[in-house]
Amino acid sequence: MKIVAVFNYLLSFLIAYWNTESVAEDEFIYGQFPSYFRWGIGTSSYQVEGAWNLDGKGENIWDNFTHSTPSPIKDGSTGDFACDSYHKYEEDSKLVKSIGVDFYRFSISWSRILPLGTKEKVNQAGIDYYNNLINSLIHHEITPVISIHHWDLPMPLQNKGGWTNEEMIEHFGDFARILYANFGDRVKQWFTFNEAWVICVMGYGDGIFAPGVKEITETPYTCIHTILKAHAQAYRIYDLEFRDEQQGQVGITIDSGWLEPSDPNKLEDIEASERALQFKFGMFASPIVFGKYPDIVRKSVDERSKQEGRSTSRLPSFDKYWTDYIKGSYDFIGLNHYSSYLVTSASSDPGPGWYGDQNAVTFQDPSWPETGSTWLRPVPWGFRKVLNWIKNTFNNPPLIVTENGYSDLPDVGLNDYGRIEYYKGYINNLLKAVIIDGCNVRGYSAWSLMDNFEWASGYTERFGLHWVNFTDPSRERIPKESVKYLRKVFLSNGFPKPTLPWNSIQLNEQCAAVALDPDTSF
Ligand code: GBH
Repeated sequence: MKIVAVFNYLLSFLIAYWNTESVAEDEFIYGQFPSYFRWGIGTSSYQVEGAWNLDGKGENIWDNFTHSTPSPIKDGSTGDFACDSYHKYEEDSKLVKSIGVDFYRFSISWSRILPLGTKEKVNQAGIDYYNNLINSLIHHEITPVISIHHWDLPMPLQNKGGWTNEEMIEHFGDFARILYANFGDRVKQWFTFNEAWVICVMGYGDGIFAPGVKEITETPYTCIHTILKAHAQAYRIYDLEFRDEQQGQVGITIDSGWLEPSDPNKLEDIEASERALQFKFGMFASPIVFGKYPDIVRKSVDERSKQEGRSTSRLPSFDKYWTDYIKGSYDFIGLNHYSSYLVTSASSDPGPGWYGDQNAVTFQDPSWPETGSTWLRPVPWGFRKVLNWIKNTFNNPPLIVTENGYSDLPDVGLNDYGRIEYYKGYINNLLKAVIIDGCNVRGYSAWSLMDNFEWASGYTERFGLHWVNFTDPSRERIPKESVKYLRKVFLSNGFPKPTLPWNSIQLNEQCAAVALDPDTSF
């Protein structure tokens, strides 16, 4: 196994060397991913499961947030029933299989396993549910990949301050240990957290996500600091208690768009781009790779804290113990990537806390196509750029793209050609990053298996490869056009060059709109 890995690693450099000519930003290339590359599709517990109060599940912060009045959710909806995946896991496994992927990335509802958040009370019905799901996936030859925490923190833990309370490190470790012990015989890939930036800045800073805390100045940093420690705790528990026997891997998922200098020839904009990337991705990657926050982040928050007349920095520091504990606490890094932004440095103070500290203003080019989400415009070349930035900044760490996806424009229904175009461009740029640039990406998971509860937007934004009828109690799932397209890309491990004779090339009629361009036969 090891020799194969080393060989593949060296091979990737050779391939990179052979492909030295550069490819224009928007150019489509044919080619396939390395044989070790794996494809997946994802969901998260609160977004799909429903069954919010069934079979002994406890209340979590998203239950609480969506039930509050006035509703903080755009359409006033909740995840109480969502896609009813709690009852439809068999069907979900079959849907996953139909997309032609190798793995399914899903998350565990902490309150379903530990209704009070702590290890004192384990809910067997919760363990049973995930055992059933895992076994069903394995039955369909799909590898289960677990995100331990995708935002749905148990309410009793939030009542103790949630991620602002260092006690959470212990509780998260206990939760992870219970998962490894129950599912680790069959689950070999674990991600501790999904997008801690969103939890800490949107949940404890802006307050537009649960738990709805609006304390932008200091609290997001306290939250980030605790989560990094909790991540390391879960990683070290795996190392000490499970790795020998289970032989799995543990990582963390970090989200980042690409931040393009607004004027690529202006030093100020180039510096603002670097700062913004460090404040987003580097904030988490730098501690786990190098054992400290990025220098630029340290300097900026320390200086601004001083200017504010504080005696200590708003950004806490890791002591020697925690530095050693956190440094190296990853077997791979997960990247969630959706879109790109232009960035300039702020002319005046862009705001308090994290926003002002990064001293950057981000916006999108209105000429980039629109989607169903205001923050998401397709910029396929940005994907290649962020992958290269990660490669160059963090010594080319093993990377899994844990999320990448597109939300439909209104009334698109099943004819989601915009999504097909999106995936074609993004996966093709991923291919360039891997086979031309030598980025160490091992797998890719699209978001999402089906339309689901899209957080503060409720059911108004659809990211699914399957369309879900949310007014039908049976929550029927219907494949959109993009399923056929992605299945073809996944099963052919990329975009192999079509070979003669012409009639052996099966152009998918439904994809005709996209296939008009000869390059889009994939
Ligand atoms: C992912 O986050 C999540 O992991 C996943 O659960 C979610 O379904 C998916 O994105 C699609 O959104 O409304 O203008 O305030 C991606 C990062 C951070 C992007 C929050 C949207 C809200 C912007 N997301 N952001 S806005």
